[in-house]
Amino acid sequence: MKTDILNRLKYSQGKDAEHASIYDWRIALSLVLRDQMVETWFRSTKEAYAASPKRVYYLSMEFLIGRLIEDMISNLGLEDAARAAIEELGQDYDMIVHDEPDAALGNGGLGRLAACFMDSLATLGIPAFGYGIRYEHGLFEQSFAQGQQVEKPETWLTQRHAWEFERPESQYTIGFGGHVDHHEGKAYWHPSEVVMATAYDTPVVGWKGTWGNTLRLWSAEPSKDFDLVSFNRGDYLAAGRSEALARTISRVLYPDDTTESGKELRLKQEYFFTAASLMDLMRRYLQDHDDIRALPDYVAIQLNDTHPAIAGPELVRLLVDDHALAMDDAIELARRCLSYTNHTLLPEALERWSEHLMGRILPRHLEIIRAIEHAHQSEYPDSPRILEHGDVRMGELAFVMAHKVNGVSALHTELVKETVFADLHRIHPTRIINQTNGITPRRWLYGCNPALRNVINDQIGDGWVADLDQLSVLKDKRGDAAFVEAFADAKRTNKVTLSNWIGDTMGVSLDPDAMFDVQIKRIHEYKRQLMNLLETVALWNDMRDNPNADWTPRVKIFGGKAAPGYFVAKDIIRLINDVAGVINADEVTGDMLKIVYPPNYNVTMAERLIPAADLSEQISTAGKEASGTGNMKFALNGALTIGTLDGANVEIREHVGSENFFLFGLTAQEVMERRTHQGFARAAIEASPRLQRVLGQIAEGRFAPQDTSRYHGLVGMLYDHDYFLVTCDFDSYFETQRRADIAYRDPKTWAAMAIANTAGMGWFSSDRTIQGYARDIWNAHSLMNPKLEKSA
Ligand code: NBG
Repeated sequence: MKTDILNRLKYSQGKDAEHASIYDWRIALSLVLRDQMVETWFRSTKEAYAASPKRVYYLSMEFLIGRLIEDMISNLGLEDAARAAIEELGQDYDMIVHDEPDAALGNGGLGRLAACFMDSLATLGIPAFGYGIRYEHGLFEQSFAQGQQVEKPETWLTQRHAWEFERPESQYTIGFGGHVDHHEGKAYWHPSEVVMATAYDTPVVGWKGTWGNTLRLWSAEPSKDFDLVSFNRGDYLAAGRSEALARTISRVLYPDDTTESGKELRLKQEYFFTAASLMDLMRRYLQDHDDIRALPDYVAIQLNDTHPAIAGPELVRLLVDDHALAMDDAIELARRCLSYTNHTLLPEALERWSEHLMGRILPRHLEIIRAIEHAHQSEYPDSPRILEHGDVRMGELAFVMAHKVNGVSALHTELVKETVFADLHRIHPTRIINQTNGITPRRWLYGCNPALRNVINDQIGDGWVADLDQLSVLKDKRGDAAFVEAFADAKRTNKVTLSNWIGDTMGVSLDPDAMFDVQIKRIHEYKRQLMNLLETVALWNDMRDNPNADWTPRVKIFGGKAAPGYFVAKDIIRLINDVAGVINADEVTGDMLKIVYPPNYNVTMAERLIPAADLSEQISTAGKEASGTGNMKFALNGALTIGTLDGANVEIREHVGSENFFLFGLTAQEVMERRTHQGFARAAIEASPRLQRVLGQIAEGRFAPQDTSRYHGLVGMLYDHDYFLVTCDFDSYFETQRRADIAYRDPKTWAAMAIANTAGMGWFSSDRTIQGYARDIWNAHSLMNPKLEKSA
């Protein structure tokens, strides 16, 4: 490996060891790893071509892959070799690994799920492609100025991205706008604008390097060179205009995971990557097959949310306009290839485009959408409409064009049936199914938590990494004093490491024996970071009232970004920082209570925080969090959950045991019922002296003495509106936190509960989830290990 790294340094970076920077070393190491992946990748590709199997195409606007060096090293089993090689070359291995930018091509759970799925597809040996966009700028970089969120463009691609291969030969022309001619029953679309989609491939190699798939991301480029005539005339801006316009399409990730941006550019992005992906998979199919009607036997296309829902009309367009199928046959054939995952019930996140915009950007597609609507209405006259009030409703379109629609947790799937798609569900009662989300154990335990990984390996070997159910035997080891101690020690080691990092980066010193209570996720009212903060202030009040009581010391850790235009979420961020400023400086409470909010939460930060957490905050308003996947990562790493009966929390609690889970709050049914009560929030506040006191302090400027009216709006909203029922759940949340305090004071009991969590999480491996999709939706199979499938 040493020789390989030196060769890469010399021949790829053009540096010798004396003059190489950290960056050069990192690229050299990455390229050496990539070389090894390529071997597996080629072999898998060849095997797949030979077997001509059904392939899975996972279309996702987001892939939140994070850093890759350590992932690759652990999947290839090169931990010791890589570290030894780098150290023998006189370099600092950890510094090199930490030099890698965190590829943030996603907003949160949806994008990270796609990345976990890629890892599982490769580990299971299912031939698959991930298709997405190669954004030049991923999710914005967050910093705080006087406690307020500041957004800066993210710049991962200003450096070379070592993992990818550019494929200039895999280019497709993507059209927009223009008009459609009809001649003798055939349609001819003449776009007025075209851009090129160029592929960039990243090999994705699974556990033990046995199988490799491809993540193919599209970059937008101008269709022709810039305008030389204008240039020669001296009009340099005009010369570059069309080039700039084209590149805009893959320039930035939309920094919002819950609201439709309503921008033309977003629709263009969606069509751009969907169309390129479909052309690419059609090309691959037609290389080996001549009968277009057999397409569904070889192609499964999964739509990750509605973002690629234009795939329905686009596939129909290809089948009708290029392959001369009749419209109804094409719709039926496309449906057999397509399936759709719903990730949220929040109405603002269900995409709609005005017919006007759709007709302007994609005129042929609007015609086809009308045909799809017509075909569906003729068969089911009382079906809900795809086209309604001048809008194209992408959820309905995705549903109608999919043979299966899935929710992402048991509760969410039931709510999908009862709410957003109730009418379509009545018409198609077997179409909606559940596939509870999962997480890859490679990154989310093996990679991010070496201390715990080693403790587990010492007990049961490392078979669990590809078969997470094996963790269940740990449950019986809760009586084994040596194991319990080792488990608790691993947690403490991680807490010390985190405390050092927080000390170094934020200048706040933490007591590693305090309870580390962590809430990390996008900042959103429904996720209720505000309730967590109100509880923190209430606890602070109680501590100050009675400073000599036997308190359980706590560190409250927050992490997460707010969408730039989401002002309430930004107020919540500011309030957390304001409260942290006051509480952290309070000498009365001192080490008993601290709040830290490290800026720029991302995958890498999650990998630091999750292994060090004692308590995981999963406190969304019941019925609002579709699943959650952070909740799974914490429990797997031995944190206890405090949570509501929402999303996958319900199933986590069943698997780890209700006695090892701190449950509180209204159920989804009760939430809906409570909202119908006039003045429910005011009533809840009036019934809770503790909450009244906290809201009073915030409203009168206790935490913003320079600007006492800063939080009037936020507090007023809780009294008058409180759509997410912070006020109604507050008391039960506070009391449950005190139960957690008591449990934490007995380290042995706490460790046993933590072990029950790790031991019970086997089912939440994304390997299980992918086996479910393969079986129930795709009818796709592993080419690597048929045995793995049978056990599913
Ligand atoms: C998110 C949900 C989460 C869920 C992930 C992955 C969107 C639109 N939805 O609860 O909020 O875990 O999807 O399914 O990002």
